Amino acid sequence: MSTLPPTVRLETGQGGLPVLRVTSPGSTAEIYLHGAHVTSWVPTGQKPVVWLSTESRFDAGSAIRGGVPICFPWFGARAGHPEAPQHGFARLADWELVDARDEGDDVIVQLRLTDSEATRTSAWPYLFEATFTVVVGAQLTMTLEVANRDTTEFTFEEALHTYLAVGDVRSTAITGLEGTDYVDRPTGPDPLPGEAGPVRFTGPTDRIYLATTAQTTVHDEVGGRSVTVAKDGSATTVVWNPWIDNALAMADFGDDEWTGMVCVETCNVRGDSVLLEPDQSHTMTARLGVSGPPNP
Ligand code: TA6
Repeated sequence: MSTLPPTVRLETGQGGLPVLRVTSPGSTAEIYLHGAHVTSWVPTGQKPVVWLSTESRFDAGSAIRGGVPICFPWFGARAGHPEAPQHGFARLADWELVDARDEGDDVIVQLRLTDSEATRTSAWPYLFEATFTVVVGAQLTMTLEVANRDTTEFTFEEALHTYLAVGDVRSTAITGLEGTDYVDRPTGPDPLPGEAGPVRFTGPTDRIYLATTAQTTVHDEVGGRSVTVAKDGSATTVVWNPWIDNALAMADFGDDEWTGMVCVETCNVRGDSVLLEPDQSHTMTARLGVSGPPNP
């Protein structure tokens, strides 16, 4: 990677980890090379849209709590491998910055992760190349492309596990998933029939919505705004809020922070896992937008 445009600065972030600080006319963003982890997106005139825990760890062995973790090449636990990290190895890996450039009012940053000795001896030992492209502007567009560089087919799961900031999750509704069957993870694994109305939060919520390509909208009544999550190349949407007891149980999650966030995750997991033949690739995109009264 040669020189950076003035809109992108490589600096030392929390925990001494390298971070890209991006400034565009439409918004600012932060992306840690650790996990290619977006930790901030603040549209001009708005409060932060992407949520980050004040208790997050920032060290090589931990996933950052909040932002947009990249879950790859599995989601959740890796069956048969209790030693394997939750949500795969990508969010724990150091990604390489391969491109940074301006395009009109947008700033484009591209990071890459390829197989290594560590991944080739992991619970998912295939040869691959993953490219994560972030377009920072009036919207935030994140694209994960996975290429099969092996001589055999492989299957993977993936998620852009987006944490969104809300004024109060108890006064938040998510539209776009009406009538969509879902797995309620605490009581799963059999899918439940979709609900007629919007998703509302009255307790711990951890739902895998299946076979949906729909855009969702997070209606943040207390925050006075709406955040849209559009997607391409994704057939699964996960919605998560830990609620009280799960928040208390997480050392990297403030005890009272659960009211200020909700995850809307752009995924391909479980029955929507992706199968790639050698030399094939797959692309999944999540695009965030915000509308509502600009905050003074
Ligand atoms: O996407 C929801 C979920 O799978 C929850 O079950 C919870 O585990 C959450 O992800 C956070 O996982 P993490 O490994 O980041 O603590």
